[in-house]
Amino acid sequence: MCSFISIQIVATGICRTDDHVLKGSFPNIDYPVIPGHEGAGIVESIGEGVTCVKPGEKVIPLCLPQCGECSSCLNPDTNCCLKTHLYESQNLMPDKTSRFTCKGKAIHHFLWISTFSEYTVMPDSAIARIDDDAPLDKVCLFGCGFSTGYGAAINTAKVEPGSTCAVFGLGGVGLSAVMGCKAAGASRIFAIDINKDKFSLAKELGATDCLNPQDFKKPIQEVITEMSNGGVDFAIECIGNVAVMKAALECTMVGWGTCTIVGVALSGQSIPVSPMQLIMGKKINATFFGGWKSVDSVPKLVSDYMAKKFSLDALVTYTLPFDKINDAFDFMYEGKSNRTVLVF
Ligand code: PAD
Ligand code: ZN
Ligand code: ZN
Repeated sequence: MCSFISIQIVATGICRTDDHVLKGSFPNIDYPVIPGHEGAGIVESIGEGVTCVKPGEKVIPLCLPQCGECSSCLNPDTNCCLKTHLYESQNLMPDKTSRFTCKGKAIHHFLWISTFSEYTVMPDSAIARIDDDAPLDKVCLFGCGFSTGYGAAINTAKVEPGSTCAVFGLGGVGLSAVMGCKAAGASRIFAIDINKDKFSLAKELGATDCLNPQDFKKPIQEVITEMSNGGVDFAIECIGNVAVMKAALECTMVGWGTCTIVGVALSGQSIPVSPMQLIMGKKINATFFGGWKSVDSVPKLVSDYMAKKFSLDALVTYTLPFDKINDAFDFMYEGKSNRTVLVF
């Protein structure tokens, strides 16, 4: 049986995945839908059987559940709980109802979360109870962008001390991956973007070489292979562009290089990988939510943030009232923001 929690959303970030929903390129979405999946809020009320939180407590609703019972939850090597939207549609609550209506018409949920709403309802398998002092307009980024990028480097790529890394795409997710590579002890971090305005923050966060592919006549994978004397140990794609995913694999070192995919490609696209790349010993993997077991890990990430083990404040370019949501999307399209956080 599933138990439900009503949450007052206080702050929500905007992630490129929300734009995929708006553009119709995220798989298996029913419309009309309320997007938003990077939020933080306060428990408003709890349903029968809820034991993990009480009204008034601060929480982060999770885009990836951790039911604690399925074979994936019981396996330490994966975070892909079988209740996730990868396996089961989450446009409706687990009891197949919608909790949103507009003018009498039902509106769909997005991954159960729908943080572009003042109130939302979540099943208790997808809630992280967090520190009472946590600033919700910052820690909302643990709901997606920061956790995904940082975890992609630490948990999925498993970046090693002294290694060479390349991070493609310097939005909120890619900059968090740069921070993860740095925290893991990488000695050289290439940061690649077609928007040079991203480079100063990337350098502040740990990038050693910032490259714009448009500045070179050769393909970027050849440039990086030459600059790194044969290829990088770890490449992380944080854009969602299948041609860049191919380039990321190709710039890794023959024998052991690993390419980690984070970006969500348009529905129906696939990566044009030559099997020869894999025969040469390169590896390719991908991350969902940075490999974190969500319910267990997000409270710990928030505690580490409160203990100043890392800072994600620099990722928040703008904090705006919720009714400026269209401006916030424009900042993302124009490359002017890493993250905009909207507050209710
Ligand atoms: P964003 O749009 O803020 O950042 C993308 C960055 O890539 C921007 O700085 C662009 O300028 C840059 N860029 C675009 N095209 C190119 C190119 N051809 N070469 C180099 N740079 C380029 O997005 P985001 O950081 O919010 O999200 C990044 C991706 O990660 C996106 O596809 C999103 O859907 C995905 C994502 N995946 C997960 C997951 O669990 N796997 C979670 C969250 C987001
Ligand atoms: Zn996201
Ligand atoms: Zn599970």
